[in-house]
Amino acid sequence: MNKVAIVTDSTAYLAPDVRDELSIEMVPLNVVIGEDSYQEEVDLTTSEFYKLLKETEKLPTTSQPAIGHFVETFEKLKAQGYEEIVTIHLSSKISGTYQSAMSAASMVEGINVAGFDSEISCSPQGFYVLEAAKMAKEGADAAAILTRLNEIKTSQKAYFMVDSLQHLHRGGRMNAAQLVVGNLLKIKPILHFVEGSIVPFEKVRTEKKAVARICQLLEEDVTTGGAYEVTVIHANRLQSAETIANDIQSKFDNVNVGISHFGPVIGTHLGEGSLGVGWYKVSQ
Ligand code: MYR
Repeated sequence: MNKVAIVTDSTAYLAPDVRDELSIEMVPLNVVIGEDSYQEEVDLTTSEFYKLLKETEKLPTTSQPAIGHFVETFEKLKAQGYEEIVTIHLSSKISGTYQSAMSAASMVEGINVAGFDSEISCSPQGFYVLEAAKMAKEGADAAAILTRLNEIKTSQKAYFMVDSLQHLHRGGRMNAAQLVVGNLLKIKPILHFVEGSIVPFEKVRTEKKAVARICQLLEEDVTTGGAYEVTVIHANRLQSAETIANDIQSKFDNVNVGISHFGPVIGTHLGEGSLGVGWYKVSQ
């Protein structure tokens, strides 16, 4: 058995079979639609979410997992005989999830819980989780895993675009000044994370131009050499994601491209139709 257990939250959107195979423990965030509260990826799938979104008038809201859920998870892993835990979460600047996990860690005795703030979310967060889980399976300790995750951070990039900035503003994840500029100019900014916060990267007028610009940024990185893991992320737009992923895969032979999704919690803040591309350098 591994000595180190790997925990993440639902917003990494890792498939259940992948989590099972790599013994990844997942703590879900919550989404409230109308009168009903759901734990995403547990009792609400992504396709059910986008279907419900069309039927509901009131926009959904989201919340971080309760501290108690993390305490239960950490206690369970300790009882299973793990010696250390690495818990990897979406950016602490956009959600209280990381803080909940850290508060829980301070309440659980007899096991070292090391937190990692991914400063991102979705499948780029998943990149860290997968790498950590593979290292744990090979017997690495928490310190070695954290060193590797911080190394990945130096090459990890992700850009995304939304149909309207209103969702991000409504959920308090984008400031009013940035929203006003976007709306006045009728632009579709390319967004990215800087030190864990969402900020506009560049202003473009059409989605086509935004996709081309993101692919150009990817090309600048992958043509410097090495092997790259790439993810194309979509909010209920599989066909568009497949087209982008196929274009990237056919252009570069040193990349491995996968497709992932913006699930209920992140979809609430970005809106249906959003697209993103993320990558990191796996090896030299
Ligand atoms: C909560 O209620 O704690 C969850 C808040 C989630 C905010 C999500 C904001 C958008 C994140 C976009 C991620 C794009 C990754 C490529």
